[in-house]
Amino acid sequence: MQKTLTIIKPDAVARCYAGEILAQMEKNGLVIKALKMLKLSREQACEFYIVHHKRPFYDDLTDYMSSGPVIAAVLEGDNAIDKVRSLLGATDPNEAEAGTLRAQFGQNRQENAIHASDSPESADFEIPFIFSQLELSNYEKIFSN
Ligand code: FUP
Repeated sequence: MQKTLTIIKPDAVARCYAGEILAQMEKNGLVIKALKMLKLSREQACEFYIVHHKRPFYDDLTDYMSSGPVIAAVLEGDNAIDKVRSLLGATDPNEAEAGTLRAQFGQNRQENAIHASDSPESADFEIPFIFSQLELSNYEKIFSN
């Protein structure tokens, strides 16, 4: 079992695709282990995407990611990181394979509907960046008895 972080981005939340995106994740065997809506500050978005800080799109990306509410989820499943990345499809929705989430719900390379951790190291950074220990343990407490 592996956990990954997904963030339904401001464009997909605003266009009311969040429920459909989560439903497709669940239909593909992923289990929601933590879930919340939040609005990142500009500073939080910059820190979250710090690995991209030298990329030309960094300012635009962090402006956009802090422009409106997002819905973050920790998803668990066998090989969850690679599985979710393949459900997402390519970064550019126009290049994403038909049926993938970005092909269905994304608009362009920036407004591409959903983020997902790209490696175990990223997941280890991103999950506790977004969710507190209390939020992560709540699910286990609620459903273990
Ligand atoms: P991905 O891992 O598929 O989300 O894509 P990348 O790691 O290549 O890019 C990180 C983020 O930067 C993605 F959310 C998309 C965004 N991006 C842009 O906004 N413009 C670009 O030209 C490329 C990526």
